[in-house]
Amino acid sequence: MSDSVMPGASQLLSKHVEESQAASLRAEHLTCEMLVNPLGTDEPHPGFSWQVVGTGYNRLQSAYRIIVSDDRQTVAEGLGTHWDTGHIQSDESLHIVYRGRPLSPFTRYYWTVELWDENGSNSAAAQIAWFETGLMGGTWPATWIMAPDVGPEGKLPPAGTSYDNEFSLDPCLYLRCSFTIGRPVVSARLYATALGVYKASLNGDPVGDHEFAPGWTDYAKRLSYQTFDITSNLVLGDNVLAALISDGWYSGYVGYNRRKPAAHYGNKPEFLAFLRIVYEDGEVETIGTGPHWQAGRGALVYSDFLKGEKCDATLAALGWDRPGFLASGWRLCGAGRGTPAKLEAQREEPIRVQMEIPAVAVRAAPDGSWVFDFGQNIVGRVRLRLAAPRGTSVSIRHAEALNPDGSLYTANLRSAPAHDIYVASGESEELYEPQFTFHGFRYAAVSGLPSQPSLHAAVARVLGNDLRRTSSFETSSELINRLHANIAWSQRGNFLAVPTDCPQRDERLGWTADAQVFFHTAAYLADVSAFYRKWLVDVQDAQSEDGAFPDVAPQICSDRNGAPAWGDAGVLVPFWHYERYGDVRILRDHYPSMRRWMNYVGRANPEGLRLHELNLNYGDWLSLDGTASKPVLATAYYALTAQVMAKTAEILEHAEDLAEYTRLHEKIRSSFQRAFIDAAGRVQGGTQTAYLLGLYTGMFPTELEEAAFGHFVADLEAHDWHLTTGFIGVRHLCPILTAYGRPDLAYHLVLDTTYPSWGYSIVNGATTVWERWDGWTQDRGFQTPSMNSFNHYAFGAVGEWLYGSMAGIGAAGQTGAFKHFSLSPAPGKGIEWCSAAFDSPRGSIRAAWRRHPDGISYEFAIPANTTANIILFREVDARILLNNQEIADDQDIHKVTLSLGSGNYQVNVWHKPTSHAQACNNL
Ligand code: RAM
Repeated sequence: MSDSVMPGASQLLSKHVEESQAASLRAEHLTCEMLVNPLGTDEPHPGFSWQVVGTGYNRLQSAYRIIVSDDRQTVAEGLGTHWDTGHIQSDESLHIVYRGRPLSPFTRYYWTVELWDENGSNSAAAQIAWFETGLMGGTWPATWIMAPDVGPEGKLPPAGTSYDNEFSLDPCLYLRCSFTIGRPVVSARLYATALGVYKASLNGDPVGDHEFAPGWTDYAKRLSYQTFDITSNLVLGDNVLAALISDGWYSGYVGYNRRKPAAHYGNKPEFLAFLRIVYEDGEVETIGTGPHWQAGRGALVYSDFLKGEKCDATLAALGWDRPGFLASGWRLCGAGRGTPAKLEAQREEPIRVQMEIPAVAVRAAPDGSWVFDFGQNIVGRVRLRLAAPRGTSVSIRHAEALNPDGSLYTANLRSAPAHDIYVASGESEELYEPQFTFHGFRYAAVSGLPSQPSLHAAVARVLGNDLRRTSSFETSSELINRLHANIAWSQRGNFLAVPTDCPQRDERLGWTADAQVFFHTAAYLADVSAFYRKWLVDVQDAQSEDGAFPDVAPQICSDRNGAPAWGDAGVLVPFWHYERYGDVRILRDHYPSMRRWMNYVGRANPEGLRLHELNLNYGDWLSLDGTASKPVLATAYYALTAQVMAKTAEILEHAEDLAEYTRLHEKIRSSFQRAFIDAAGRVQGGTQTAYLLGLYTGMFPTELEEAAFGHFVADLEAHDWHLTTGFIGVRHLCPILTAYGRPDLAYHLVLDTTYPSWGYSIVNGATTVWERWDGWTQDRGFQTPSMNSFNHYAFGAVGEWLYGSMAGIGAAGQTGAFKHFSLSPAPGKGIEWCSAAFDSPRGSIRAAWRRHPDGISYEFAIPANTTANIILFREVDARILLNNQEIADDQDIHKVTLSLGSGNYQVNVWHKPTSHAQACNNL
């Protein structure tokens, strides 16, 4: 095989440059701290980013100028009173860190950026973006509040029912405070947080649309707060600020070791908030939580992630959140215990309702309940429309699958009842949707209704962090399209506060291996930069004294730390995040903890093999071929982390560390070869994952790589061309097959519908990715209910290959957050066409291909200010046409690389110059 960069391409390009009467560049998608117009940041040096957009070819940003001011008009006039970078000769467009005048708290700053293109021409003005600072570490003019002290006098009236013994839940608490506005207001903000979860309202209207605020962090160390703009909700005269709080992650049930009183963080929810009002005369007033707030009960009896929610509309305290409510029976709040944790402005997109899904069927179940089928396994809850006599108790249970008799299959929920109860008020029409719980389900069984519900009586409301979708992907194969959709659905629902393993059973934890194997797939499907950056802080917060990164973050299972491939996430994900999103601050922030992990592993394993301090050593979790490769897996990860440390040290210019980690990597590699690889290139254990990890991490001597790959392929063959990989190996299956010249086998695996394969789950009805290859099989039915989630994204790590290799965006490499990247589609048997788009941090990349009788046509879009290598394979006598012009040819070349700048390209690779090809050329 020969390999060359086509000389003709660059000539063609200069022609394009001449031809392109390119319009000026534009800066679009302006972000600050990876978010669009963040309301409330505590970052004293926020990073600014934009995408460079411009028509034509080879467009480049040659310079930029950022201006920042606390006045919009000033920025519109081109003045930066707080920061003006001046004309900076640079093609950088990501994370330019603010170096202007110190930022003040509670201030909105406006900014924009001006660009210069490759010819030095100036861009049109970009939109004006903004960010607003929060408290910036200042003191809260408020005190924590909670339910009044428990005692004969202080006790609030019970909210109705007693709670079952298994779950002891705190009744949801209603909090209110009246105040008067006497003169015109120019701006008002609410700053709020809770130990628990909260929803705030002003004069009865919801404040914001966040769900489960303040989200989940290690509450002992840090707590997010939210900022809401409530200027338009305030009225002259009487106002009521109100909040509803519940247990959430703080004092509710989560995880498998869920029992109270050992609530993971605390026993009772608390609330902290203040309003900051700026009057027209410039005066500022704050109204904070404190002992003058009133506490009461209402319709929401309890709400819990695992148990579900109970809402008794007959107990509703009507008008409790508005002025004029007679709060009889309400008490003054108790003083909260508060927290020594650091209060920080939320740094990631909030959780929101993402969409609504109508039911596709409703059927009677054997127990008389009505089972709604939403046609899609989701994470969220049901919104039910009903009419029933006052006091009627309606119950909603949830399940991912059905038993053969049509009843809900709930065994796999383990101890999570996932059971919502609504007691009707008796109005002619009522709408009920739980507030502080979520479930993983496709089916919902509703019982207690007086009559058969219509199909439209229930909709499913999908919940998740509100991440920007960054891709589209479609092929001629319905199976592949469904696989892609299943992966996207599993990400959507499980990216809820933290990347969780699953949404339905008593678990819902931020397992670190799951989150690292899926990182690259996740980063194609959505902009996960802020989301993962936040979770990496959770990982860091959970690092143990001796340096072990956790198996779950936030860490609520103290026995779970430091397993190979789990703990290693603390080193790998910061580095991958940097590669993908280009923010070097991530590396700086995590480097000390990354070093501590390396020391932790190194201390116990001085010989360079990772054989000790393996902790719960899960191996290639849920693989189908036993656990023979555990030492291989652990050591390959050790090598990988050493290599990542060397690269990080180089980027951060720590010369000594670079030398140290380069030596360590070499030592691990040679120890690995001595201990695990024989002269014929066989690896100890011989599992698919052992070969895949060995190849991925470069552990084989170069001369044995082909042999090792051959043994791996032989293992696939021995399993009748089936995979056996678990969570750790699965990510590398298709990429390694493709990189070593057998994309045909990768296609075989993704198109296979026999057990075990992704396709097997799909032909058996999967609408999300299953936790286990054999979650359900024709022979055995459901796997053991003790661990059988139908919504677990880990095996969805194949998504990286769909984008990277099938479509071809980035698999052969990318640097600088897609400043330079490969476009190397690998068309394969069984697929006629594939079309993908990926909105990278630097702009939208597109890759598409389609088969024709005489060859394959490709379409590519390379964003402005980036370059790409298009890498194609062809028969040696095939002709290559770039934008309809034949490029200079060399008959011996099999692998062709076209190095191109920005623009839209069509490349045709025609095997024979037949009339069809000719016709297409002329199009
Ligand atoms: C399971 C989780 C998770 C996995 C661990 C080891 O309980 O679901 O996916 O990482 O175990």
